[in-house]
Amino acid sequence: MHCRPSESTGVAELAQPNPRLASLGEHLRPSLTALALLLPCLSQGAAVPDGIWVRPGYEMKVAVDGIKGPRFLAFSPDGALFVSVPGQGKIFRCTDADGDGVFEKATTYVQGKDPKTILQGMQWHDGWLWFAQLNSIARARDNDGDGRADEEVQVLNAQEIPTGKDGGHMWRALLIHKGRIYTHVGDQTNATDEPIDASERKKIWSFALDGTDKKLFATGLRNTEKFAVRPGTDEIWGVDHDVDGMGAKFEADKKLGQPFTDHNPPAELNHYREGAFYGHPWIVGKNQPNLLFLNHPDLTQYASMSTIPEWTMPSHCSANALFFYTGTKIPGARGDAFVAQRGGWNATQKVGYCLSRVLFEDGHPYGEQKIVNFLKDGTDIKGRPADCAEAPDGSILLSDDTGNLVYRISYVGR
Ligand SMILES: [Ca+2]
Ligand SMILES: [Ca+2]
Ligand SMILES: [Ca+2]
Repeated sequence: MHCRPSESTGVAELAQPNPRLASLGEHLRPSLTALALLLPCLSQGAAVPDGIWVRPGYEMKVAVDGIKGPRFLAFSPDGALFVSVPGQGKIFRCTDADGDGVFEKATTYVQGKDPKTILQGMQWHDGWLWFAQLNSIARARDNDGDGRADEEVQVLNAQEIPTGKDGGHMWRALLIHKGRIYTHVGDQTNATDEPIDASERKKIWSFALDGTDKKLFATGLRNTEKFAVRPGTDEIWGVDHDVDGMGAKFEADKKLGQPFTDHNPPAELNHYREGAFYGHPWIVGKNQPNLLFLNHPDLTQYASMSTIPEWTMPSHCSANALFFYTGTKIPGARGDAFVAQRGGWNATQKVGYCLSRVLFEDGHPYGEQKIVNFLKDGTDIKGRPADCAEAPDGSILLSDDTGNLVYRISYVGR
């Protein structure tokens, strides 16, 4: 069956011509769409758009074509790919039956969520797909094997978790690790100056798997949308977005802080430790004062408390998500972090729009290289990476939620 992506449903719908169905007439279009929802298949054979640079030695192709707005990615133990689509309030389960790296079918695993509650972080744990929304953390599973969850349990409700209802950076990170749930919701504004204990936002909280035993884990984050545990350790890492408009208070014409903010502060790759404070909003990068708060009386105290990033990335690259590579298919990459940089707005020169590899040695980063660059000639945006994940076969999947594609990046040698 041939399929093509649908703008109206976000799922692949039946492509024409199917002579038998086409003869029924165009007025039956809604029925065809409904049929497509029952028999979803994804488009095949899409080419990678021209102008995307891929590091020599790597190869990129389209892995999922036909889901509108793919955001976060997670693999189940049986190798199915789960794709969250906040704009549709759905999570799709995608399968690649012939193992060629291109997913042919998608079923709607979770649906009926309000897009306003922003379906976000996902993780498979102990037979359940755990997923986060603005107002809950829940888990779902498929008991009859039809690719759609038929049992869902809410583990934490809106009253029990830090809330994103005041807007701003509402995305909710989710990590299940060693019998604990970890979650975080970012700053309600660009840089909210309030006592550390005034809000449950800008912090990492942990809970027992049944939702009890709430504990504060770390403070001083701005917006970390995904956590990753470094392989072979219990270390929780994440990439934190940098503040905008850092030099704005020095500009009488109320611009956005250029040229200060073009280069400051950096985006951060942090190792989040229990009890530690990561500086936001007063301290940025490697213990520099945030220029928005130069006269804050506690600035020096905050700097002395603050844990600096393990690695920094360009300002406004919008480092959005990361994973640690555990496979063997990319030489020397085991233990390295891969980071999806979505690209931001608060820089006069575009920055980010790439998949980068942060090289690790002895448990610490020491270098970074671009693997895929979606920014052609410094101005032409060919995609906005939202998330990245390691596939069971050792390749890397990368979602582009504006290009409506998920890519597969493999190492093919030089
Ligand atoms: Ca396939
Ligand atoms: Ca089912
Ligand atoms: Ca920081």
